[in-house]
Amino acid sequence: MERRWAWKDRENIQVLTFLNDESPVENDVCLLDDDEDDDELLDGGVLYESEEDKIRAGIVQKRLFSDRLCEQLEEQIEMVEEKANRGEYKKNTVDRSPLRVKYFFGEGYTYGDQLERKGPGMERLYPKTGPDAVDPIPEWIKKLVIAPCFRAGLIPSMEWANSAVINDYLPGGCIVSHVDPIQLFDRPIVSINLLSDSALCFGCKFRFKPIRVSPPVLRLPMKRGAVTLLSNYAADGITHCVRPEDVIHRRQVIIIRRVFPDAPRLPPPAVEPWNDLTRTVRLTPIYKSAIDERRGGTASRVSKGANSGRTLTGQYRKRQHSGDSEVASAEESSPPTPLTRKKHPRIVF
Ligand SMILES: O=C(O)CCC(=O)C(=O)O
Repeated sequence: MERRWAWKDRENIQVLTFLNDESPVENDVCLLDDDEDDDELLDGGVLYESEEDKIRAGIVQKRLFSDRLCEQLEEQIEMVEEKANRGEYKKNTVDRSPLRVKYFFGEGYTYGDQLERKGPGMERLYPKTGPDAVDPIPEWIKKLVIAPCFRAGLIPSMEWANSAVINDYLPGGCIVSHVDPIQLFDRPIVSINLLSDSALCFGCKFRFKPIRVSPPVLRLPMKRGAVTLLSNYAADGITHCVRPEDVIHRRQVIIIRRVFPDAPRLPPPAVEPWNDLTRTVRLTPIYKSAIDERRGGTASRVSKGANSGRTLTGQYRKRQHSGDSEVASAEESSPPTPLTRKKHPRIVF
């Protein structure tokens, strides 16, 4: 069978193809391939037959965990769930959505709706210390997940894995198409599938209300106990997702990754927001409305801005993830506040 080799000159983006099993060598007679489609099938100097092949080349799968080991891990995750339900984790360790709970250990980061500025590349690690930091990687993950991956030669050292995430999906749960932020995470991305068989899909588009997912370029079965490693094109060149139709039964995954030491990180909050007197300036309209009301004044409907249309708790929460400018602009552009808002805990007298 004819095998095609390719070599890509990084400067000239010139594609040279070599036929059969000959590797490119200097002075070799080579065929200049001007087929534009081929450029898309190139990755790391190799020309692939299809995009699916290119994805597969970046995937390693291994059944590393026996049923007994899976049970051990699943019991540990149950204990994590119980601990979370008792409220014993830091706030950014646990992220709940209707059919999915995520637990972040070692490192956590802002993503999706939490992003102040949306879009790939904007994700930021939470501070390493303080109230916004996440809990450390539990010892059981080190012993039962990271160590076996290291012993199997899947990761270069125990210390390599400085972040562990557990996703717990209920039937119909999903994770939308994304590339794990390249500014935060080294490759490979290592995941262990638990509780039930499922699938990871590549190259899907999501639409919402009702949720619909386009056919994948590749559907990769994820067996219980299997470890999956994504790198190269599979990790960086195409999005991956879990479709609702691939979560038939409750399913869990543990993802271990290496966060780069210089990955962008949010600064720790300098002062607790409710003690930061400089910020009360922005609350002036609400403050005024509270005083007006106490005086029985009708002018309590202060200048536009006091009512953001969000609950105050929401505004407060938002502020923890946003810059002051966002709060300021929300205040500027919003309709008046109902007087009940004077109870906002951040009004400092
Ligand atoms: O559930 C999975 O297998 C994938 C999860 C994932 O891609 C993520 O949490 O970023």
